[in-house]
Amino acid sequence: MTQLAIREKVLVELAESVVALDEARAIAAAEAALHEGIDAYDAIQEGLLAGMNRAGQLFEEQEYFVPELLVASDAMYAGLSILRPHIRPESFEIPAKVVIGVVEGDTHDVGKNLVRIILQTKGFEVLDLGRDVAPAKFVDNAIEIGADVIALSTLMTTTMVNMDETINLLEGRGVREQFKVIVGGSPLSKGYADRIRANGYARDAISAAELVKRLLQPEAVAIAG
Ligand code: B12
Repeated sequence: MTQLAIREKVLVELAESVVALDEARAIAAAEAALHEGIDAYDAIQEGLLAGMNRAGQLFEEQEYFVPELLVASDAMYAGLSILRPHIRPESFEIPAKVVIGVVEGDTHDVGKNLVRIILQTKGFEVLDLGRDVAPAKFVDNAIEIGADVIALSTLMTTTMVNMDETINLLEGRGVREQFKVIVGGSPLSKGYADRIRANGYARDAISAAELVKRLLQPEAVAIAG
């Protein structure tokens, strides 16, 4: 088998282990990915996350329900725990503090966790407030630690408004200019980010790190991914 065929086979196995809701299989596939020299981030993105997306489609087709998705994310995290220590550390060497969380009303945290992991591997200091985070909690914590960036995540259209609320609160307290606010999550777009006066939007974890880097450089431009 060629190297390319082996890579493809391992990535498919990673994805299938998540769809099959099989933690042990995800761990074995992650170990195989490392053994075959596949880049850890590629294995996460093209293997585990591809499987998570497939599980999401099955949810939309009503073949899977919430319990299946929970077990799928357990399998994904099991694979992630093997791959995470091998993500290539490539520090941007920008001393910045980021406060990250999922906005109020939303408990989807897989994407946010991935963004946090990538930001940390790039050398940023990250305070993770978890999920279902009220606007005031973002603002209080950002002020308290002297954050440079506030990163807001949501996966639900119904909770997008709480990103807007967080920015309104920053403005209301007169501290908006102290922070760059970035937003992400599958229902979002650059257009929405502009409308709520965020500093930037990125579509995935790697672009999120690039975005933070760009925003913190002088004469930053708020476009990424
Ligand atoms: C897994 C999942 C769940 C799991 C969540 C487990 C967990 N701990 O996160 C469980 C089963 C708990 C769940 C529950 C629910 N879910 Co759900 N879920 C999903 C699913 C299948 C996958 C989400 C996921 O993890 N994707 C993988 C990650 C890696 O991708 P991501 O989150 O998009 O993140 C990437 C980018 O968006 C970006 N990013 C993310 N955050 C940020 C932040 C910043 C700052 C930046 C720059 C970038 C960024 O980078 C990430 C990495 O590349 C989606 C469908 C889908 N295909 O998206 C539905 C989905 C999000 N769920 C949905 C719904 C409706 C629900 C429930 C209400 C269902 C119910 N009836 O109970 C509840 C919500 C409860 C609540 N109040 O929060 C809907 C939302 C619909 C909508 N339009 O709002 C979706 C779209 C499914 C659907 N089509 O109906 N869900």
